[in-house]
Amino acid sequence: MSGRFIEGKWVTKAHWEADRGGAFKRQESRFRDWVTNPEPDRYHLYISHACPWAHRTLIVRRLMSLEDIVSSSTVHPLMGADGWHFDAKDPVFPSEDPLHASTYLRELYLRTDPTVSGRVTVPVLWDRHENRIKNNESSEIIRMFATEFINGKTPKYDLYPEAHRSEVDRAMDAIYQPINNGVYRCGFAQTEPAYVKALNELFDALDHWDAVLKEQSYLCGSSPTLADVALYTTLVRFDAVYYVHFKTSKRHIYEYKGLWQFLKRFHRLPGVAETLHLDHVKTHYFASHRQLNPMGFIPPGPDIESMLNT
Ligand SMILES: N[C@@H](CCC(=O)N[C@@H](CS)C(=O)NCC(=O)O)C(=O)O
Repeated sequence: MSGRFIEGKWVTKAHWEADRGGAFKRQESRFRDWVTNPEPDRYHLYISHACPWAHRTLIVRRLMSLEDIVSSSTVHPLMGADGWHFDAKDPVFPSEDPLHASTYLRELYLRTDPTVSGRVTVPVLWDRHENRIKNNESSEIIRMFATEFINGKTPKYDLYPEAHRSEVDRAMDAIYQPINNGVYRCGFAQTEPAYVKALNELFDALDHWDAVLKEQSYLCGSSPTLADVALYTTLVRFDAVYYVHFKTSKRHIYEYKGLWQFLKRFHRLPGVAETLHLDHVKTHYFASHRQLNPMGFIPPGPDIESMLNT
């Protein structure tokens, strides 16, 4: 079961959206304002530790030392018919909305626009002054963080160096459809041809970037950029979740020399490992998408975190 708003009314459906050929269709994010000159104590990031798009924002916030200018909190990993929710009393995954004590993330969408339509997604960048969602598109939030939010500071990692922005943008664009969205296109395909097409495009792209990453440390050369953040959050979920749950089972990432070395290298950048919560990730995917995994069992392996650290 999954839910969405239609003109401010919450409706639920058994399946994700697909086109007529059965291919997964991802919706455009709804709130797209750009923040300039951010003030302290004004912005809050709602994320899910399960979500690769939200994980990007948390990593950029961390690597670019933005914790003092953007606060953050996570939703509960289970997503059912009511969408993302908070549960402060859950002993395993305590989560709360520190600003409004909401029960559901969708309440923030309604506060922003009472006639909103579409799915309720993370990440959400919330503006405390305007009391509304400023932006809910990860690719824009991370670019804003890396340009406006650093505010003249020189971070330890400049993930979006001015001289190389178009190269970073090109790499991000190139991995988006076949890899970042590609795993979802495999998992949520509703016909076999749509699944096979997504699978082949995914593995063609993985082969291509594996070859690149045998020659250089990161997608755009010798230093990490936003494009590597985007690749990491998909690859680090791949063997533990997507391989089984989304049937991306041609090869594991640990079978690829270049991709696996990259994954280890990025994971070991100071601060990155602490942003990874595989318990949230596995609980979310395996126990929320019951159309793919009706019993909700969570397979134990492989232990990606130990493998990345050895
Ligand atoms: N284009 C969005 C996608 C965000 C997204 O789809 N997030 C997922 C979690 S991984 C979500 O919240 N899904 C809830 C839903 O679709 O109902 C972004 O990059 O920020």
